Amino acid sequence: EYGIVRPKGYTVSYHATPEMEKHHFGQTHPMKPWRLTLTKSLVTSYGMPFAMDNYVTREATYEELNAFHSNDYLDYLSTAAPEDQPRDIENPDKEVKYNLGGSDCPLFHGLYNYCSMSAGCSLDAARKITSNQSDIAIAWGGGLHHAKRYEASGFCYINDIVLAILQLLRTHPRVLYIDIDVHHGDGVEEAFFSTDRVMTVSFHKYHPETFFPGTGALEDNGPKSEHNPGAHHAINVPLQDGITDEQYETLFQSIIGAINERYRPSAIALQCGADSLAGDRLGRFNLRVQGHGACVRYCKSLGIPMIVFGGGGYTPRNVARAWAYETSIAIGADTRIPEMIPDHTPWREHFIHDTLFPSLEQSMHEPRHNRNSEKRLREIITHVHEQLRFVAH
Ligand code: ZL4
Ligand code: CA
Ligand code: ZN
Repeated sequence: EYGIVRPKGYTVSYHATPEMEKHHFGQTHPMKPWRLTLTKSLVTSYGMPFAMDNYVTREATYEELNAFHSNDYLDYLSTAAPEDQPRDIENPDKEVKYNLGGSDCPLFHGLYNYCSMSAGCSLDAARKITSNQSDIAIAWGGGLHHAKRYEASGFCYINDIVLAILQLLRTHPRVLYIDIDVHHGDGVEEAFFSTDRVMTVSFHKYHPETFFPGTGALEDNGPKSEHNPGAHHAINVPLQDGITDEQYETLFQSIIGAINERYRPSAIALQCGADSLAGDRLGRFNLRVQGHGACVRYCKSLGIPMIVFGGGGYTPRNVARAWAYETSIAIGADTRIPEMIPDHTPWREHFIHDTLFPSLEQSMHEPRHNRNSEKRLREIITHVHEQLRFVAH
């Protein structure tokens, strides 16, 4: 269909399971695992599975999760029942153990299965990269960048990205982590604060008082304690509401290009949170599907083995558009797939406006005012270049 064929001499693997998508955080919770069903339906209706190796994800084992997470946290996570849920709305002072059971990270039925499938998805993807069986491994069910060693945070319980990067580090000397979710990738940054074998870069809305998680200032580049090899290896790109495709692409290519030249990563882990798209329920940016996808295209052009993860994304039809488009970029079919969403797509009625590339006006009625000045963006680029001078090459 649509002349989509396997790319020659290039392997893309796709890691997913329909089991993950059946879980519910709660009626009005913004995180909808069902967006993965919508993504798969678009990927399939465009005929993309023919061009990839498709794997059904397994659940990660306790031991695998234990490579990052503490035993007491995992033990509680695997046994906590929804009935244990402390109701923090009626009783805000009640202690919420490991940050579990609040409104952001509720306890729900099958939570531990959901978490271990998300981690299994990312670990399978990582193993395809370390065994040289894939050039790009796709894990849309992963990307849960806020989870800490012994704490859930911001809809994230298990940090599948940290687990996948730990796997990459077995064979790769240097891993570049890039995070285009609208939120700061704090959990991944913190996990690798003290090593120079991982450089983390997060692009995010930064407004400490009002926007989660409140970390990720331009000047935060990793603890500068004595003899910390990880100093200068955390890069933060704090942005304001309304950034456009053009500004974001310029910033992304300038920063990632400079980092690639200086740091010379042997593998890339790219978190593609789709809440940086225009019209996202929680997001604040004016990115279109094309601008979001351009980040994936640029990373692919570097010719380095890569895992692409999902992450945030709270307007499911746009999440599916972005991740399906980015799948087509991975297999080199982005110029071949028609812009109109195929009639036979399951859940076709969800894709209002019928196109893979809705305009800003279609996405959000009134585009957000752009609060990113060209001057500030130049300051950000200058600061990053200065940091890179401290990085050995
Ligand atoms: C909700 O409607 O900023 C959770 C969360 C549940 C259902 C009904 C409960 C109503 C928005 C968010 C009360 C909700 C109160 N329900 C939520 C400081 C906060 C404390 C919790 O994309 N309240 C916390 C987390 C962020 C905060 C963002 C992004 C994850 C990722 C990777 C995580 N937490 C204020 C908010 C709702 C809800 C509606 C919500 N929570 C929006 N932003 C947050 O980076 C996957
Ligand atoms: Ca980010
Ligand atoms: Zn997010």
